[in-house]
Amino acid sequence: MSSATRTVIRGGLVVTAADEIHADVLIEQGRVVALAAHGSTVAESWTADRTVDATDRYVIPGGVDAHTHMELPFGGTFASDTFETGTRAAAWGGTTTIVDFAVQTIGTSPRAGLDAWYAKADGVCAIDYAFHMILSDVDERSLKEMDHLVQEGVTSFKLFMAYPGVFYSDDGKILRAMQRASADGGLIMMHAENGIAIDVLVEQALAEGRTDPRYHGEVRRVLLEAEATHRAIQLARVAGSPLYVVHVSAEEALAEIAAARDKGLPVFGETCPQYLFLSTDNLAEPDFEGAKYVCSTPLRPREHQAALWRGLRTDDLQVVSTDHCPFCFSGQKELGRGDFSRIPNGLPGVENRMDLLHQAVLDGHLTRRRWIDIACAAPARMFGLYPKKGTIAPGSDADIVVYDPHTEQTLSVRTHHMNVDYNAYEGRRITGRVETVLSRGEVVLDRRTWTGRAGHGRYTPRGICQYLG
Ligand code: DUC
Ligand code: ZN
Ligand code: ZN
Repeated sequence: MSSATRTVIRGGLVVTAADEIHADVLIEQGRVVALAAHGSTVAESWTADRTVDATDRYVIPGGVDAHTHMELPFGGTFASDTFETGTRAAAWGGTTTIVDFAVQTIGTSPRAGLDAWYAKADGVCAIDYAFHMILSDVDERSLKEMDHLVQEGVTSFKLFMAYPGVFYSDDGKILRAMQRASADGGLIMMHAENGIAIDVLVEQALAEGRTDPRYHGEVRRVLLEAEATHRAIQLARVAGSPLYVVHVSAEEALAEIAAARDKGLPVFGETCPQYLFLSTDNLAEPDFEGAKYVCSTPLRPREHQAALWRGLRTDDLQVVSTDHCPFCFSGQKELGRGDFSRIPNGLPGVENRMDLLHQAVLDGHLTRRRWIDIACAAPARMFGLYPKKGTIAPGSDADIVVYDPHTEQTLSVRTHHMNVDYNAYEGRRITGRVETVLSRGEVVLDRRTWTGRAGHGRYTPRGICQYLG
């Protein structure tokens, strides 16, 4: 169906970060044109080529997953979802925009990395996509290129305090990149873990024969996440730059962010479903099954979850993204049998985020509007995509999910669409399910029949962070 078609979504409860209203939604040329109260004369007067019945359903903005790694080269292998398979799975799960990470490798320019990522994604995505840039080699050339990248719509840069020799930047490089970002309007995203200290603990653990996946969690100590988070915040203060801390997993790291925000500093935080729903119990699963849950920052003891939920409610954390970085158990995670440090780091989840967070609404962790805020509106605002993405309002892209809040489902590798041989949430019961998905007005999932296509998704340049000034 073409996006020139006039579509009306009728009878649903439209939920955005700001409102909940029983309204019909009129869509033309891929955009939302108007909302009108269901049953009103205005809504009744709308004619359409296509009517989507949303009775007893929520009508919500498509999810914005601001942290994915399709095809990421890592640990001698590649994340198993391509842009084609990963964006299709995202749409099945109600996400209609991803912001993926282009990678600068050591010795090459950010430009070269970004061009390689444009090429990987070009013509194959099912939904719209944008890029952040991972800076692995902060030198004069990289700093200059940051200016051009911001102009081009790549307005955020991830730096790593972990992974020495691969992605790692020392404090001097971090400070320089922060200074440049503050001058450019760019946003620094920080992987905050003290990788130098972690590498010492890894070496000691392996030398003592502690090689199982659970030791991945033990050596990547909470204190080393908290220390790095603290240091990143102080460096950002010195540079006068804003800071977004990715994949916050530890209560102590969150406390650093909360303290900075209490001082009025422009410090933001993201967590991910794996830290909210999984724990070190999963990492300790026998027969090397724990490898399925190896990611960094690592899963933490269950007690940390309450602090993360609280942080999402109090707005000390603004965003839930997935850090989707899938590696098959067979042949990929298995690279680390006998040496946890060789297990490729990453978990699948791009298809499961919206459902898991809806379950969190039912479990009393979040309100419905906060669900839409942390999963749609806030990531769109944080990364300069709002209100094109992240809401349902006149002028917004018609990226819309008709969500059935009543149907029960069981998350499983048998039914998911991600290109990975396990599901991190296997067997988990969820009430609620994505029913129909529109991307720029095109129905890509029609009552759970796939109608999308590779190549429908468009590259979407971004503006600067909309949480600043
Ligand atoms: N963490 C992961 O778990 N995978 C990829 C990179 C990262 O920082
Ligand atoms: Zn990271
Ligand atoms: Zn990541």
